[in-house]
Amino acid sequence: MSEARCMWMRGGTSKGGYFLASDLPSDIAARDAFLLGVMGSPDSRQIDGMGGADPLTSKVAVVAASDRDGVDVDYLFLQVVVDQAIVTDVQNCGNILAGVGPFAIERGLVVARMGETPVTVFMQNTGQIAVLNVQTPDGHLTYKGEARIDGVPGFSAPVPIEFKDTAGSSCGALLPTGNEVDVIDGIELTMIDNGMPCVVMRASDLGITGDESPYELEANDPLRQRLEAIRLQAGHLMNLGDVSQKSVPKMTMVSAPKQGGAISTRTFIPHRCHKAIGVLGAVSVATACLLKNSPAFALSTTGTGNHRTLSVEHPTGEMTVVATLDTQGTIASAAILRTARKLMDGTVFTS
Ligand code: NQM
Repeated sequence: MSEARCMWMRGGTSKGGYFLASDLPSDIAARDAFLLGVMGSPDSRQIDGMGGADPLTSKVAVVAASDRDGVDVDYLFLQVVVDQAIVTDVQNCGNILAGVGPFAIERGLVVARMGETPVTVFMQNTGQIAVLNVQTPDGHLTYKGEARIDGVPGFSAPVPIEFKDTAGSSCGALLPTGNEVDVIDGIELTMIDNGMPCVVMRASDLGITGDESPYELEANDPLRQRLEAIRLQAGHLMNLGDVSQKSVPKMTMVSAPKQGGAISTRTFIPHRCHKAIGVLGAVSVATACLLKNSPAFALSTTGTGNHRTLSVEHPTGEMTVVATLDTQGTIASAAILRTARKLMDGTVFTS
């Protein structure tokens, strides 16, 4: 296969190609070979493809009408690795998810209602449900609006997303080791999965303040080596097996909030430092902040009550997680605000 119909979209703070499943090869090896060609991987510049030489701009959504009860569409997220010939479905992506609602309406999989159109999405990577509310004034899809999210210039139509039952999405349990705190290589950490497998550590324990820019952190080779050594061990402990070729777990270093939020973060995903933070990554880190034995707990300001607004600070601003807590005090459901925009609709070619 050397061409396919596709839409390029920004979803939250990420960007990628959105395909109908029926427009891609059903054979997985053929699909992955095609997507590597689409993005121009492996190549650190992705010069011969559509990828933006960053994991956040080398992403794919595969969408199909769902035959599940109460579900509109099935969404499979694929990360196309920039500099290796790897396409992986091992993680989910809540940012690219934001574009799935509008894309489903664009392609006629969901009919727009007057005002707002709810799109219920089955996230195939983790087997969970998300509900997106897409703006459809007068029954027509719009990307224009007054919502803004940190990490994206300008204003767009809001796409609020609600996640349900995210605990243990990939690791089988919220706390795959059964512990709120473990120690690896002398570092206290929480291994947690509330939608995204994450390892949460104190920035100060790794010799950084937590205020550094992603560029400074990526230039810190000793830090990167330490994080990778911890990550490879954490992968086994989190039921993820050998993660040397996988994009999870994410490695988040936390410090006290600086802008009145709940916590401040710097996250490796896992080899590049995120310019912001992933959506489900933020939900998992916010959940760690609520666990009394987590290294994140004492650093964070999380408020009280069963409904919390937890602002997760990151290098380009913050992401607000609106959380409903269960009787154990952990996050049972979470909502976040994203925006999305159609960038291109057409045919993409490989060589
Ligand atoms: O955690 C990047 C992103 C993500 C993932 C990553 C995401 C999420 O910002 O739900 O959105 O952590 O690889 O797109």
